[in-house]
Amino acid sequence: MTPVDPTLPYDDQNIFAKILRGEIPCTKVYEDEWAFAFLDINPQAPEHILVVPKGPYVSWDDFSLTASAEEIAGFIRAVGKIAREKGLVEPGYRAIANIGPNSGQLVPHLHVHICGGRPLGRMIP
Ligand code: IU
Repeated sequence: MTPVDPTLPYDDQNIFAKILRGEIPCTKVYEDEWAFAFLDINPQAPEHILVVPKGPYVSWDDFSLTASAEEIAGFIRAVGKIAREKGLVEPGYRAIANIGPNSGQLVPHLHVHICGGRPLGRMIP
């Protein structure tokens, strides 16, 4: 897959859009009005969950700048709820979103990775 150009318009044929519409199977772990979450197929930690907003956003860039306050709040709250429900808050977890080519973002639908279940090391020294 080629890295995502976050300036391109949203492509509703991307794989996470298909997962959201139920056209491609996934292991779902959470769903509410604003967010949908499923297990990453190539987990990098014992717990590796992807959380996607229900709306059509390429990355954190367009989401943070164009989504409504309600969508943003609902989505961020869902990430927190999932982490709590999975028991990750203590001893801790990481929530990250890759944005654009320098980050290695591959799928052009915003997703927050929740990783936990082992010490993850410091990312920012
Ligand atoms: P990235 O932030 O866009 O680089 O992350 C994409 C993630 O999506 C990566 O961790 C993949 O393992 C994961 N993934 C998936 O869970 N299911 C898929 O069908 C595809 C990618 I394609």
